[in-house]
Amino acid sequence: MAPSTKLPKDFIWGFATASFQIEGSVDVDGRGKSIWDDFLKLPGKSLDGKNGDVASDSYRLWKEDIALLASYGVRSYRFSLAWSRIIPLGGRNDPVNPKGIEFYSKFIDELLAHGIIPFATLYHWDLPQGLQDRYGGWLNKEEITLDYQNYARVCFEAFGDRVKHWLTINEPWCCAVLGHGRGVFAPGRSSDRNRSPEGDSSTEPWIVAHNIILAHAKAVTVYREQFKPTQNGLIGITLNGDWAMPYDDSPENIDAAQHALDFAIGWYADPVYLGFYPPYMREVLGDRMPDFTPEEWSIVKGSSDFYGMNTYTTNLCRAGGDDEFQGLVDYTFTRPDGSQLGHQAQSAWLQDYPDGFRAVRLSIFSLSSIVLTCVCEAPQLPMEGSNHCNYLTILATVTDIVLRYLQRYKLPIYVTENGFSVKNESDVNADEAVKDFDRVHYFQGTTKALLDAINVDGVDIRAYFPWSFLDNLEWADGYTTRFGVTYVDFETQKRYPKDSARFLIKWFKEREDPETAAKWDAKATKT
Ligand code: GBH
Repeated sequence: MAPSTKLPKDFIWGFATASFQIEGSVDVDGRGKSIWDDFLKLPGKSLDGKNGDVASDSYRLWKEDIALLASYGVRSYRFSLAWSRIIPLGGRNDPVNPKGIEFYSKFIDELLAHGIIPFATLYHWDLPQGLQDRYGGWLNKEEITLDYQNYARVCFEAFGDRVKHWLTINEPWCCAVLGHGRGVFAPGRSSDRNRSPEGDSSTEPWIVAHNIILAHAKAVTVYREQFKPTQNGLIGITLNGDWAMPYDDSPENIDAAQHALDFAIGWYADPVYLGFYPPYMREVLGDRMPDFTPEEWSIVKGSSDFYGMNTYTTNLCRAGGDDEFQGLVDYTFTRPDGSQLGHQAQSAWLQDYPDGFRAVRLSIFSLSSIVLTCVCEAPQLPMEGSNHCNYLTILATVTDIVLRYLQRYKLPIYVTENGFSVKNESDVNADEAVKDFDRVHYFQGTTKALLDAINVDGVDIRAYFPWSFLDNLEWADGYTTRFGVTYVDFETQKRYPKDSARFLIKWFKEREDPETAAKWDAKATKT
């Protein structure tokens, strides 16, 4: 029987954004500062010298933006809440700002009135500056885990009657490595004294990641104990999910790809889904790798109802790099024969390689213990060392076994971001930019990979959120890099749907399950 060409029942799709990247209005309605406000105003931090004071002006234009989303026919919208609008100083003893609550409350009601399912991210990198100043933000385990837990509780209380899909933390890797290792993201800490007056890149990223994982787990615990019984929603974390491929088939480069995945994904996914840190990380980092107490492990393990995955690209991996943040692995897009893996985006780290999108699902099931389990039950499989095995090789050779375990460990996957920045898109006018052929090409590839992953490979993917609904502030790249399916003229704040928006709208319309479509259409009370 030919595989289905339709999406499964109840499949959710929509676009994604984050508060600091789109909202602007940074000193309106009692909002407190976030660590990104002043960071981008420091010399050399933002590529074009611009900041988030206005961004896509979405705090002001929120109603129009929701109307535009509705006109696209999306079933959902992934947005993030700005902690410093809700608790301006951030802490558990600091006052809650009624205007912040009111804004997001109206916002959620408006989404629901259009039949759009809210997917709310609690933390997309905009830590209240108050907490950074008071105790060093994510570096302070005792304080930050309780303050984050309290903030989450405030949000569940205020919005959980209507929000049934929660994402705790977006891409903790970026906070740890870019914020506290390389120093290119707020709060900009690094050992490199040309970059930052303070910081220790050899210890802080591992501590920050550890504290973020624990904070996430504490928020999930509160949700499950105090809110889930009545509110009945789902909650989980969302991780960087770029795929790693060996540069060639030499054993050291096959290992290198696995090491890259351990440091990029396993660092968070192993603790959250399996209850331990990747053995290879301990091997490399020794005493610098923190550990949880048994009580902490008991809340960390199993602390996500689904697998939230942001995935953009694929890196070719070669052994022998000195970059600890990549597991001592070198990344490249150039194949051994000199050809490029895919088409280059504006972002240096991004090339178009849809096969990687389909492959990346395996990373979730190739976490060390699962493979060890496979190995235990299939002792004839190749294995290296006693506590670490080369699971890429195993995956390639025993896909059927992996698929069996995949059933057993199955967690639904929500693809919470996937997107492409077209080269030089900021140098042309709206008329030109809306013809975003390279982005259309990218989404042609990833949507096909999505459908194949679901219908050919049998992977349980339940949602897909292209990044991003709007052109917006691309963090340290300022406005030089655009990811939107909607062009934003940052002078006039006018919005122009790009060809990629039209492509995706049509693609999903043609592939939605008809009953699901009818059910959701009926939910909208506004057109
Ligand atoms: C996402 O991160 C973010 O969630 C989103 O806010 C952002 O706008 C979007 O992607 C597009 O960038 O050269 O070492 O600094 C995507 C994953 C991982 C991509 C870190 C950039 C920086 C590599 N990001 N990476 S480095």
